[in-house]
Order: sequence, then C-alpha cells, then structure tokens
Amino acid sequence: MRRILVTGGAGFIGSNFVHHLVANTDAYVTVLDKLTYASSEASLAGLPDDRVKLVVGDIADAAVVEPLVAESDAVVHYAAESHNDNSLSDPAPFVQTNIVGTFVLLEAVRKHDVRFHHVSTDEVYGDLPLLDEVGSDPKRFTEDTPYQPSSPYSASKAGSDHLVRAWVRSFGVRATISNCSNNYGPWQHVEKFIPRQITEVIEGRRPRVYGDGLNVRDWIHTDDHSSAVWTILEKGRIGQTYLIGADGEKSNVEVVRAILRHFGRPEDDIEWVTDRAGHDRRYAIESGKLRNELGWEPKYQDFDKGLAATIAWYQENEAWWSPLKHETEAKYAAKGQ
Ligand code: NAD
Ligand code: TDX
Repeated sequence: MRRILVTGGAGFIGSNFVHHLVANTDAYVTVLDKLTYASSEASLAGLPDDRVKLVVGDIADAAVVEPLVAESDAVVHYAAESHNDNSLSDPAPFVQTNIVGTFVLLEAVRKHDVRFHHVSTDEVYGDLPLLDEVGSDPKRFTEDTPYQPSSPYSASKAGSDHLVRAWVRSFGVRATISNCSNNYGPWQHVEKFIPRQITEVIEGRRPRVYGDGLNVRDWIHTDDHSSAVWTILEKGRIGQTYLIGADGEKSNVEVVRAILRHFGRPEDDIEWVTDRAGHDRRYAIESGKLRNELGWEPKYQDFDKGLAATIAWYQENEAWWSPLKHETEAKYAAKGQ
C-alpha cells in the first residue's frame, strides 16, 4: 500500500491520519477534499511535498474521483458532513456527500479493484440508556448491535455503511468498515462540543450545555483513532466491521466541569441551553474485537491529560479558530443554543 487516497484529509480526523501515515509509513498520500467550512488546509501545513498532495474536489464527482482511485493502492474514506446540529438545520448536504459521495467512491474502487476502508461512527447504532437507568447492566455497542440511527447525520452514515456492506457482498469489493466513538484533539472545528466549550471559556463566556447535561459520550483521542484505522487497513479482514473506542465514557457535564476546573473557574459556571432535537442519550463502545484480533491498544488512557493537552493547543492556536468562532456562535444563537 504505497499510494493511499485519503478523502476528507483536510478535516479534523482525516488530517490527523495523514500525519500518522507520513510519520509511521512510507506511503505516498493524495488528499481529496472539497475544502468545506469544516476543513483546514493549515492542518496539513509542514508535510513533505514529495509525500503528500492535495486535490481540491468533490467525492460525489465521478470525473474527479475515478482517475485518483485508479492510481491508488488503497482509499481511506473520511470525507463527510459531520455535525449533527447542522444535519437538523439542513439535511441535504448530508445525503449528498455521505450517501451519494460514498456510492461514487464505491463504484470507482469496484471498477479498479482498489482496497477501501470506510470510516464511520458509533452513532449508526442509535443510543443506549444511561448506566443508572439500567442498574448493573453496562451495555455497550458491539459489531452485532442493530442499526438504529437517530439524526439525519447518523442516518446518512448508516446508509453509507450499508452501501459498503452491499458492495462487498454483491461485487466482492475489498472493503472494511470502522465505527468510532467521539474524537477529541487539535484541529477540531469550534462547532463541536469540546472545542466550543474550551473557546467559550477562553473568550470569557460560560460553557453551553444542552438539556440536562447527563448525555454520555465515549471519548477517544484522534491519534488513537488514526492508529486504529491504520491497523485495520493493514491487518483487518475484508468485509469486517471493527468498533474503535478507548473506554472513555463521560457525561457532558463532567467534561465541562473538567474544562472549568482547568481554567480555575467555578464548576457550576454553566449556561444551560435548548436541548438538541432527538438528542442521543449515551454512546459506549466495546472494542474487544479490534484489540484481541488485531492487537490494537489506545495510547491516551488518561482523559484529563489528553484534555489538558487539547486545551493548551487551543490556547496556542487562537489565530486559527478565532475567525471561525463568530459565525459558528451566530448559528447557535439563532437556535437558542
Ligand atoms: P470534519 O467535518 O472535521 O471533516 C470533514 C472533511 O471532509 C472536511 O475537510 C471537508 O472539507 C471534507 N468534505 C466534506 N464534504 C466533502 C465532499 N463532498 N467531497 C470531498 N471532501 C468533503 O469531520 P471529522 O470530524 O474529521 O470526521 C471525519 C470522518 O470521521 C467522518 O466520516 C465522520 O463521520 C467520522 N467520525 C467522526 C467522529 C468525530 O468524533 N468527529 C467520530 C467517528 C467517526
Ligand atoms: O454546545 C454544545 N453543547 C452540548 O451540550 C454542543 C456543540 C454539544 N453538546 C452535546 C451534544 C452531545 O451530547 O455534547 C455532546 C457532543 O456533541 P458533538 O460534539 O456535536 O458530538 P456528537 O453529536 O456526539 O457527534 C460526534 O461524535 C460522533 C461527531 O460530531 C460525529 O461526527 C461523530 O460521528
């Protein structure tokens, strides 16, 4: 796998994977990215020109996709519309990019018999009850959990997963799928929960928490997501799905309190705002298959340490996120969030 096409490689997680490839493999990387509002060319700065090339284009455009796939040994597919709140305001680009875009890529890898890895989310499984609602049964998602997506975003990702599974079974496409839990780390857009709260506090406002704040997310550092995807690409069995998670369950209010503590602010200095429609209650990943079968382990086992490093990164990179902040907050303000 010398030549790897990374779709969405100028986004938060895709760009982290490109850095991972350059640092840990001898692969040549082509990034195909439409450079939407969520992308950041700066996240790819400093990478060697003779190893990484950026092509600006749409994954739903077969004329762009086909020749790039034809010259690749593998495609790792990150490109997506990724934010649940946006999918509630305007679902159309989610269906177009996440479903139609994945279809176009699948047709190209089928034609040229190229290895494909599809990056997806645990949200395709819907949600779980909170632990105190189920007593002693700490149920988590596994590869066998039935699909039950809640939002236009998660439904579009579920649709894309189903397309990949069908292309494997019907056409023999050499594909794997991973479904990962919530990522955090540098270069995440300020619309997302952790960067939004860090930057609200840096700008002197209160963190803004939806509903009762008891919703649980299973946090993983994006470096660990990248090493897991590379492990699956190298060693995963064709046609298989692997869940990626690092045992990082935390309620939203716990995360916000950790951020406030870090800045020496009172732990109850929270702005409680309108809940998200259809808000999933709890996500939790059982990642035994990936760990036992492929020998993967996360490096970031200490959330507080990973969070402190992420806060430091946002403090040092205000020039990057500050221009994105105003427009993002204006959109939230219009919805009372
Ligand atoms: P992101 O929004 O930060 O980045 C998405 C990238 O895709 C951007 O660079 C954007 O320009 C590009 N893109 C969007 N539409 C495109 C199109 N039509 N053609 C080409 N490029 C296009 O997203 P992210 O958080 O980095 O997520 C990356 C992938 O990982 C997504 O598939 C997402 O579903 C999945 N995922 C994300 C998380 C998470 O916590 N963020 C967790 C699990 C899975
Ligand atoms: O301001 C906020 N306040 C708040 O309480 C925001 C932006 C979010 N939240 C809550 C909603 C969720 O319970 O925080 C939690 C995390 O929210 P997001 O960052 O929007 O993530 P989530 O909806 O869980 O989805 C994320 O993880 C799975 C990614 O955005 C998806 O791309 C990925 O598939």
